[in-house]
Parts: sequence; C-alpha cells; structure tokens
Amino acid sequence: MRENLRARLGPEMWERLKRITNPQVHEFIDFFVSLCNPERVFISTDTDADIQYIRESAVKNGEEIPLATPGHTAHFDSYFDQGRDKKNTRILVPPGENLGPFIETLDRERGLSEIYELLRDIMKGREMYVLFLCLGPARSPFTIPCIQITDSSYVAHNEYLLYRPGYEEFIRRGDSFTFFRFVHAQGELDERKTCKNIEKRRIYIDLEGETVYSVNTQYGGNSIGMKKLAMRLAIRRGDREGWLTEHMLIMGVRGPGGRVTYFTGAFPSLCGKTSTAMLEGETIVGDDIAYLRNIDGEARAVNVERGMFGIIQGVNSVDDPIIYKALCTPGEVIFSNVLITEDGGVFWEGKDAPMPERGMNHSGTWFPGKKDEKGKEIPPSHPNARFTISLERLENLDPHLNDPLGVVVSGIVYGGRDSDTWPPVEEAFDWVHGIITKGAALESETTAATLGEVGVRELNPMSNLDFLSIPIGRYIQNNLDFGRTLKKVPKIFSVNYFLKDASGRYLNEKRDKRVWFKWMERRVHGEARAARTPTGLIPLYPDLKRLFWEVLQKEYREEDYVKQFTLRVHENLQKIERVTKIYREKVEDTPAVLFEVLEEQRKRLLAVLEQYGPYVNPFVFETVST
Ligand code: SPV
Ligand code: MN
Repeated sequence: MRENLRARLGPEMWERLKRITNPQVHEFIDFFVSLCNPERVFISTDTDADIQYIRESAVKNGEEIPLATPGHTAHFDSYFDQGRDKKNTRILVPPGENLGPFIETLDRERGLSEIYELLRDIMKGREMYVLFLCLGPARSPFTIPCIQITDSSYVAHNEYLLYRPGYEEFIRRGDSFTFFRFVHAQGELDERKTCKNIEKRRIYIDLEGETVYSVNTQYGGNSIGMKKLAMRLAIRRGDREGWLTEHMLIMGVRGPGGRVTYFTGAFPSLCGKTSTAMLEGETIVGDDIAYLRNIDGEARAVNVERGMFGIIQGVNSVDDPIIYKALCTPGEVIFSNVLITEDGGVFWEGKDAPMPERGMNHSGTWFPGKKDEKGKEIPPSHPNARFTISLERLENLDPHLNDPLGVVVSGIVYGGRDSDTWPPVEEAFDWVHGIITKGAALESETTAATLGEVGVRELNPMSNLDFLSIPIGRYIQNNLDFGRTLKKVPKIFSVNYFLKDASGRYLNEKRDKRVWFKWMERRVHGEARAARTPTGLIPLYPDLKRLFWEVLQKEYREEDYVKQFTLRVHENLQKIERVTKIYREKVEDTPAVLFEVLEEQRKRLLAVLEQYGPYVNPFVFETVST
C-alpha cells in the first residue's frame, strides 16, 4: 500500500482508487500527486454525481462561464493559445532514434527532466482531477484504457463529453494491463482564467512510457489528452500490433433500397471533415479519429470518441441544421473562444444572427472594429473557436457508434484544400494507387487549426502528418500493408470541395458533396460506371446528372461537368513533382513503390498532354464499368 498516496487522497478518494487493483495505476497517480502537489485530489468514478461535480467546478473556478441557455457554458483560451502548438509539441526519443524532419522530437531524458521541472508544485492550492476513460467502445478489441490527470475542470468536462467512461473497465481488467497516461496542468492563470505562461507551453509525448505531458496551455487540441495527444501513442501501438490510427471521420451512406455503406474520410483540420460526416440524409459515426483493424479479413473502424469538438465558424441553420439545433437548444454544450453577448447568448462568425454591438471574446471586451496590437481587426469569434457536444445530441447519429466491432469500411476518402488540381471526386485504380496518389500525396493549405501562417500549401499525408509518431515512410508502408491483408479491400477515393476556376470562383456548391458520396456508394457496389483518366476513375456525366436531380433536385449542366472534371494536366504534373521531391529529399524511408506509382502516373499524364494538351475535356476518356 502506498501510505503517502493514501494520506494525500483521504479516506473517501482512497476507497475509490483502491477498487482498481493494477499497481501501475497507483504508482502513476502517486508519482504525479507528489510531483504536482495539489491541495486536493478528485478520483472520478464516472457517476452522474461525479460528472456533475466536474461541471460545477468548471463554473465555480471560472474556467467556464454559464450562459443563459441551460446546459451551455463558454470557455476562453489565452489570446495566444488558440490552436495546436506544433512547435512545442515534441515526441521524446531515446538517443539515436530519428523520426525524420517532419516530426518534432526532443531527447527523452532532456524532455522528461524539463517537463518534471515545469510540473513541480504546479497544482499547489488547486484540485487535481483523475479520470479513467476509454478510447473506443467498451469491451471491444479496439478499447484502450486511459488515465487523464488534469487540474483543469474544463479539460475534465470536455473529456466526459468526448470519451467513454473507464472506471469500471479499470476495475474489471484486474492487476495487470497497459493504459495510456495523460498529465495536464494549465499552470498559472490570469484574471480571465486563461494561461499566463504561454512561452512555457510544452506538449511532450513519451512513447516509451505511453504518457503525454501538457503544460501551460488550455486549447483543447493541446490539452485534452484523449484527443490528438493519444493519437501519437495509438499510432505507435498500432505500428507494433498491425492496426491503423487515422485522422478520419466515419459515416454511413445510404444507397438504393435503404442499403447503408460505411466510409471513412481523412481531411486536414478545417477542410470539411465534420460537414462531410454530417451530410444530410446520412448518418455519423465519428468526425475526427478512427482506429482501423483487420477483423476476419474485413476493414473495421470505430470512432474512438463519442462527442464532437467541432469548429463553430460558419455553422448556420441552413448548412448545418442538426448541429445548429444542438447549439441553440438547452443541453450540454461547451463553447470555446466564441463571443459571449450581454444577454448571456453566444455569437460566432457565420451564425445566421445579427452581429452584436458588444460582448466578451478571447481578446476580452469586444466591439466591432476592435484591433489587436498589430492593428489587425479582431473578429467576434476566433476562426478556430469550437463547441463540444455529445454525439447523442445529433439526430443523425448512426446506430453503430458503440458497436464493439465497429463498422465495415467499404470506402476511404481523402480530401484537402486544393484550389487547382484534383477533380471534385475520383476513384483510385486500386489500394496501392489510392494510398500513394491520394493518401500519401494529399496536400492542403494551412488553416487556423494550428498556430502560424494560413493558406500555405503543404504536404499532409493522409491528413495525419501532425499526429505521426513513427517515420512517414513507415506509416505509409503500414497503410499499404493493411490493404494487402484484407479479403475485402475498400475502394479509395479523393474529393475536392475547394476547386476553383481561373478567376478564383469555387466550381461547386457546398451541398454538391452529397452527390459525390452517392456516386462513391454506387461505385462500391458496382452500380455506376466511370471514365478512366490518367489520375483515376471519374463519374460519367449522365450518372451525375441523374444523381444531382435525385439528391438535390438540381439541374446539373454539361458545361459544369466539363469545368469540374476537366483534367488539369500541368497542375497534376506539378503536384507529382512537388510531392516526389519532398519524398525523395526529405523522407529517408519512403517505400520504393511510391516513386514507381507516381512515375507511372506522370507518364500517363505526359501521354495525354501530348495528345490533348494541358486541359482535357473529360468526355475523351474511355468508359469502364467497374
Ligand atoms: C483538429 O485540429 O484536427 C481538430 C481539433 O480536430 S484539435 O483538437 O485541435 O486537434
Ligand atoms: Mn482533427
């Protein structure tokens, strides 16, 4: 028995912890209670009363502000803590381990001693919350038990909305099992209860100890351990065990006769992942993180979450009616970095409501025209402002969210912010072609989801680059291998919601994506034809015309089809050149097949260029049936 821990917890909390018999759990908690030195420790047992205690604490200590609508609260992160901090997020590595130039690393010993110093006494006078949670559905081959330690009731509150409870699971698993560990401390707070010591913000990922440390930050992507921090640990574990952790939505798409076909989709942050998962008429399993496993030869996916930490900018009653309703009716919602209006309501950019004259936002008191230190106008809500809700609040929730075996994945979709290269939808020739030319070659323009410049085109393999904890080449190889072992291989597609014409106008409406998914669903079942281009298989005009009418009652004109699906040869060649160069020069362990597949594609493009010139009308391409 750990006498010190027992004394620090007091009898009530000790009784709670004692029911978990795994000595590693006790050891872990003991170590960080001693190091962080909180005044009190709250061991949560997932009961309604415990969760209510956390909700109330968040309001009592000022991390969340109650709003007029019952169940709604708002939280602010520091003005300089509004996105994921890529620079200060480091994977701790032992001497000699090299993860390549795209993954920020730090010597493990050095990182640990730095973070322990930062954590020393950091919770003095505060309460430490200890939460037991699960990634993935309970009692499933996918389940990973986790412990979150935090001194932020806002973080704890989010975790309960976003993840499944795990206290009973920790008891059930007995004396010996592994678990992911997250230690978060917000550090000193200012009078607005936002982090003061942003320059000492650190997010250190210790793969060896399966532990992530997050200090002097509150922004969810930096602080909510189970979200993006756990992805690094899971990618590593999956690498050892032969499964995948992906930055992917999961959704059920309806086909003829009520058939439901499941898709996963990888999109970089702020590129339409949530709005895709929420497509009208379809059902959502998840909008951010999926684990994929080969179970009896089938690709099966689960959502490791059960809630949504979604981007609020642009959410409105017309484009996002279901989310909008959840955000505007009583029920549990945590808003972050929106504008709180004087009557206790909230406003965000793109909400279909008049712009308030005053309010409070991430910059303090706000009024239209307010400028920051550099003279830049401060918007009412930050572009990365978010809302947290339970998926249970959504009318379009798929019935398989908690299925222990997940759903069978029939299609995988990759999409980025691409104004000039990819067509709106395209199928890969096969698994390898898809993983390489669509997944590994995914590029996107940077967005406000991370700190730093926006609008810069960057390579973002599988939209997972920010979360990788193994070398990129190895990660791509794992994806290639995953398909090889399946009896039923999912089809791979790309989509592009951001394609523009020469004058910079978007070529599609937002709602058109509903049609792309219906077409992909038909392709999975061999019920739609396609035209074979050098880069993949595109829809035929008559099929799309019919689908546009069926799905959207929209007249789809031939000239629109031609504009949208014109093969942009130079742009595609340039893309191959950019992508190849990065893999050749910067990624030491690129699988050789990547260069071969891109080179074959380059040759096909050159042949077409010779015959038809740089912009090729889609009608010239040969039709194939499967
Ligand atoms: C993303 O940025 O991809 C998100 C939000 O889903 S965060 O928690 O910041 O990662
Ligand atoms: Mn994400």
